Amino acid sequence: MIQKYVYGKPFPTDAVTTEVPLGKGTPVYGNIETEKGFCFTYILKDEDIVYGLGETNRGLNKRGYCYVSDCSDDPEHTEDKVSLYGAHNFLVVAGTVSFGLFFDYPSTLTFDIGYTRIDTLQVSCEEADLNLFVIDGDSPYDIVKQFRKIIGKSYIPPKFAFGFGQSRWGYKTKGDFRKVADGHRQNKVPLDMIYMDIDYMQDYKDFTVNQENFPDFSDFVQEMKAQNIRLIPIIDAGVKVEDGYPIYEEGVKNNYFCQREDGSNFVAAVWPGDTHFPDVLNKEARTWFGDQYRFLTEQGIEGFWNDMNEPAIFYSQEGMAEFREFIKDFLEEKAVTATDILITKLKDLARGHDDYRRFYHKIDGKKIRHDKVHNLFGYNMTRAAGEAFERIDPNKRFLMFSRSSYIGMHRYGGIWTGDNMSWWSHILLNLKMMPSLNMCGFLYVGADLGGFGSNTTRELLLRWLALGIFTPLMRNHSAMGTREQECYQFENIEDFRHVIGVRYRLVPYLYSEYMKAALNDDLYFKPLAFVYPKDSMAAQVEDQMIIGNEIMIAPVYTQNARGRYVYLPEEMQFVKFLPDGTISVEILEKGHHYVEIALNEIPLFIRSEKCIPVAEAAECVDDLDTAHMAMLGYDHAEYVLYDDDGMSKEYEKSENYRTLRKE
Ligand code: MIG
Repeated sequence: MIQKYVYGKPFPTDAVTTEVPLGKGTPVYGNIETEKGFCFTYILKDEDIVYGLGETNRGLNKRGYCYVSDCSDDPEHTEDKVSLYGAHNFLVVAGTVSFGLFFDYPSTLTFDIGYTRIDTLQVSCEEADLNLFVIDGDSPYDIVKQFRKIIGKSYIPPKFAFGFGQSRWGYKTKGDFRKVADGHRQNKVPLDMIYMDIDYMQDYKDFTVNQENFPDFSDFVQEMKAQNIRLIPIIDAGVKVEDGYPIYEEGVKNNYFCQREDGSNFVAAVWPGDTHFPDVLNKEARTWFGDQYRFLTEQGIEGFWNDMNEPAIFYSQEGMAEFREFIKDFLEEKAVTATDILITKLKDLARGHDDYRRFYHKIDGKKIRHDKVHNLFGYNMTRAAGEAFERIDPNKRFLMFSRSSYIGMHRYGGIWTGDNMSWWSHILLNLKMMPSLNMCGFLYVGADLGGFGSNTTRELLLRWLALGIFTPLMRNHSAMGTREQECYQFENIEDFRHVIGVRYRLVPYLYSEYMKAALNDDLYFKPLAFVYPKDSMAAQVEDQMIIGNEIMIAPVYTQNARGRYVYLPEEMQFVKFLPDGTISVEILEKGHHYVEIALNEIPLFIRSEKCIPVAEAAECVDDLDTAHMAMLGYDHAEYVLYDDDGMSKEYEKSENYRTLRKE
């Protein structure tokens, strides 16, 4: 059962798409104060676990720290960070009493989950204007499924998006992209997508293509497609200020950009230099911005990634003026300032916090200061694209994922988890975040495999890919200036061919499980505790996950490891895809085990009495032969496979399902 409680005048975020009955009085759980802002307090019992919060730091169990929903472009995801790029205000308290809470509030919201006081969950924000949804259910899993029902169906990408993608900030010319295509095709490392980062554009102008490097862009898109490779360009939030640039001129003419209080267009310096932000919270401006994607879809582009949409600001003119004033004495050597203080000031300049109070949105004729609705920007930029795709071709799926997000955006696209580092700890963070994101509706998710910032290693990349095999979005991406980390940059390419080949062998299963999760408002990544609710040990496990309904994964995430400990809540088949193409199978009993997993082996566990289909590897998703698949797992088990054309939206056809049997 779900009840809605309304406080003050909530901003309509459109996160929830169904009518939810109003609760009477106050929620039965916790205590609410609305005197000074809004504050929800609940006393946690010792055994309570707190799930949810989507894209946040630390564990699957969020208890023991605090988290702040405040979409931020922060490329250092160290353990102490309380805000990342998304704002996903849904949590579940799981214990003897279990319930779910969704705080539909578009500005800064703080979750103190046993941080200030070990037994106290406190959720607070400055203004008592929000909708609070309270969900009762039989179990945390049931609560999550009910929540998913009220926020609308999750985004479904085209099937090719389940292939492997290669990306790097710095690919610029046709030669750069051909090198990536050849590097994979010649070495027989499967590949479906190459991502285009900001350097494909003309002077970082959205919806332009560099004329010198791509005089015939649509031909180049076709050249790649002929090799079964899709180019996926990036779109940034800021529109360059430049006379003669039609998007800038149209936006100015029609008042489609975010404005200062005095009605002038707000200027933010980002990659293109000075930019204006499209007012994507305003329906008319959103439609206009979305229509710009046509420039690329008309040239054969079928997928995009939306970046810098927190929105990220390097500095504003106002911020820069303040900063100049601040460092004046230092520059003139009139005052000594500690380097750390200078750096903090500089970082604050780029955090945009003061700037978010300097511009406004126009919604239904009313001006709303950006900071009041800050967490909705990335959501609405991606919604702009999603709504436009519906107009461009209503029955076609486009690949779309975003950096910043709010619940509701899950209907229009997936997300990638932003600028992680080539650190072992970030493999684990990646793993723990996936089910939390799924709970909030984001199913098409993944991290930059190999790590975005800092230098990767062969071993780190291989281990990370072994997790990435199971994330719907599987993309190797890295920052400019870091060690090159395409698979073919390393010794023994055959190991990479094998590891990525296993992804393709599993695509029929992974796609099928993704589609079932999306169509039934279910999870693709499940914590063990959701599947084995009576097993108190399973509730402790955060470094193993259930994928779909049939398998469990237990990735290796430590350097020089030759294996790892795993906990099996029931008997399972321990399967390894060996580098020679064969598969080893061993039955392991319920309980604790140490399993050996070499760097070039891919492990997975098949649950009791279940089976999965396995295809032959192929160079791209289109080439997978799903008519002839082997079955892995328990004898006489059955598996219902979902499959479709991968491109249209005809999901409901009965022929999309077929039952496979392991003899
Ligand atoms: O200021 O476009 O998270 O994936 O490579 C950095 C360049 C801007 C941040 C994204 C990253 C991308 C990078 N972008």
